[in-house]
Amino acid sequence: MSDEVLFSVNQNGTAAIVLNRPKALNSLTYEMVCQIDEKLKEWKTADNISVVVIKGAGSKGLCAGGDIKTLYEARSSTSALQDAERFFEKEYEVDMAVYQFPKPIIACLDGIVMGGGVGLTYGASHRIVTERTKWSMPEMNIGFFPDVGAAYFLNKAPGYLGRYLGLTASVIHAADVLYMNGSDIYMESDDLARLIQKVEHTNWNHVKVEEKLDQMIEECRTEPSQESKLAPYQKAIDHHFRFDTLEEILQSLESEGSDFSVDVKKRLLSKSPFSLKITLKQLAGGKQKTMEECFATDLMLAKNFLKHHDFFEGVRSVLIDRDQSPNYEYQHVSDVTDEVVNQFFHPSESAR
Ligand code: QUE
Repeated sequence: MSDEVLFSVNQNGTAAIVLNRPKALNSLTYEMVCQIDEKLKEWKTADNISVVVIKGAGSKGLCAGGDIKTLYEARSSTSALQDAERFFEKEYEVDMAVYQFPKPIIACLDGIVMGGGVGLTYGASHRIVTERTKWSMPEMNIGFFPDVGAAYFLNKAPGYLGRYLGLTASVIHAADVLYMNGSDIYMESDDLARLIQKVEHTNWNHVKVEEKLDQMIEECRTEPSQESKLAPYQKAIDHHFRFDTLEEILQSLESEGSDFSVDVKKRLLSKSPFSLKITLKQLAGGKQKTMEECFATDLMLAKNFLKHHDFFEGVRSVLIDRDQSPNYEYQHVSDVTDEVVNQFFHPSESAR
């Protein structure tokens, strides 16, 4: 077994999952998600385990997402494409297993938590942010779409904030992660480390686990020192992002002309128009869907993106060549027709 993810179980009833690729910001490989899936299945019913902790190795954070550099290889061979498809299937399976896990899971959202890192931990029962948290669904920067259940969980944010976060790929901090319902608890990073130590040294056998855990967390939790940056813009965000077409959203931002709306419009126009339109439809559709349905749609979309030029071009420009100048197939919003978008919401057999 590789050591890209570490598992431990102690006598007291605490189990830990440590994402252990610190040089790659703990980004998730196929082997990692397979191993995590296996352990969660085992731990779900193991009598000797009461609490699970998920954290990242190293000082940078929990997880930057999927191992995109390996996924990039899917452009060049059929077997790499199959590997990439397998990765998404297993990744989403694990994400769902966390939602459905019957015991407390403490997710340490300390430092970088992006994309697949958000997906892995959104369903955890105790999601703890710190002053170091940098949270984002960054897929719009690489010509992809916010996957890992984002159509489900971005719709749990107030109003149309989820659409704003997904479409702009904004990076947010503790207070805003709490505000958008991506976290339950704030504490200082040092206190989180102490809490986890204490959890690991507590004997969970024959105690009321939830009660005792909540008590321990209450002793550590505080409030973020910085207030939500997005809350003051909630009304503006709702006003501009309530539309179901990208053209209307851009039009609305343009007609207002505030610093905020000018900046948001500029950020949107820097993304792949194709990704923006797919994502808007995905997020709008997610409102009426169950968590499972959202993941099923994500899997179909992810597989379709693996056959799409703009995804590889986005990854190339941001993570491979780092020239930040993607040459997307669809350059303008008006180039992406409704027909093209609608077609992408069906399983495809071919076409790149
Ligand atoms: C968008 C993304 C990712 C990203 C950058 C984006 C992503 C991801 C990584 C990443 C970062 C550092 C690494 C690594 C991967 O960057 O998902 O292996 O060392 O994993 O703009 O979605």
